[in-house]
Amino acid sequence: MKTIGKAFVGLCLMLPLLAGAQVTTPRFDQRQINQENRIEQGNASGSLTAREDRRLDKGQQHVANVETRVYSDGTVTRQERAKLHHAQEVQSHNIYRQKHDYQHDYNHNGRVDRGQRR
Ligand SMILES: [Ca+2]
Ligand SMILES: [Ca+2]
Repeated sequence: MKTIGKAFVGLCLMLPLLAGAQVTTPRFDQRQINQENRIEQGNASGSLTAREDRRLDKGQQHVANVETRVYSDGTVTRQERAKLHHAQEVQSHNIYRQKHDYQHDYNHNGRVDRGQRR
């Protein structure tokens, strides 16, 4: 009886995971992680200023919000998928731009450095 109970509890715990499996998006999630890493790397190198970092964080949040909206009803239409993809593309582009513009803080003193783009 005990083992059956355990198995049942185990099954109950797994059900939401199984249901969720239909709408998980490994490629999307991986890309979100990659973009987080790119931002992180920009902070570490100083190619992103604190201000740019805050903006890009907001961008990440925006993409996550779009994802939540898209998946809220459990189905993803082709338009929704395209919308999500677009949001991620825009964010990816923004990360690139902010990391390669003239605002940087290579000496990490919290101030934007003057000088050449790297
Ligand atoms: Ca920058
Ligand atoms: Ca600086």
